[in-house]
Amino acid sequence: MSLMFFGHPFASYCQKALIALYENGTPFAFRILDKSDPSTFNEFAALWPLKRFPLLVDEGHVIAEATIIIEYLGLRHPGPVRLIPDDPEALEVRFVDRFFDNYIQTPQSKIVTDALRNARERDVKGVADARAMLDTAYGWLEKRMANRTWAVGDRFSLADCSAAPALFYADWSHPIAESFPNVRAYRRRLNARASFARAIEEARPYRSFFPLGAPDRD
Ligand SMILES: N[C@@H](CCC(=O)N[C@@H](CS)C(=O)NCC(=O)O)C(=O)O
Repeated sequence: MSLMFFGHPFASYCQKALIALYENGTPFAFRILDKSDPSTFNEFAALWPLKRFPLLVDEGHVIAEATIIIEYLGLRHPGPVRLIPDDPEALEVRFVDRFFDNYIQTPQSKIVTDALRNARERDVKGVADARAMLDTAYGWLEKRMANRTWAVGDRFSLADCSAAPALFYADWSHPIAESFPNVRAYRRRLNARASFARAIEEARPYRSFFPLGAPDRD
């Protein structure tokens, strides 16, 4: 098997890349990063000193960053599901991918990482700003999703790979209010997509890891 994937099933950026692998049934070896297995972690850290996952290794080529992994898979291991369309829609797909990473994933992870700090190191203002950012982002997305099934065009894309774990965890950290019905419906569609439903199931055993306390629902 040529592809090796370092990551963890509960990690949102890993789920983003896993969706792409699952969409096309791409075979890979999942190297789970677990504190109980330091040798795998050390191997990973030697390949990518920034120690952020996921990381893909393909016959010696090291590919970091979930978006770039998905781009790479489309170029080097394409399957029937093309997650990045041809121009001009490709630019919009990449833009909406950036929206989910920068304005949903980033503030959501700020809330989560702050909860892991001890009380004296908490960043109250930073968390309040993150929550405000999420409300603004939900508002923008609410309008965008008024007449759409998927984030861009009429096909599932890189933008939806990004959206699925971002909205999954954001709703746990900062619930998507009922005043955003289109966002809530989009999140339900994403959760039901077979590739992401699989990622949700694989992550289920790790829910106790969620520092704010995982709700008793998906
Ligand atoms: N920009 C990176 C972010 C990756 C990232 O932050 N991954 C998290 C897991 S979801 C991580 O590595 N966390 C470990 C840490 O922060 O030490 C990407 O898009 O892949």
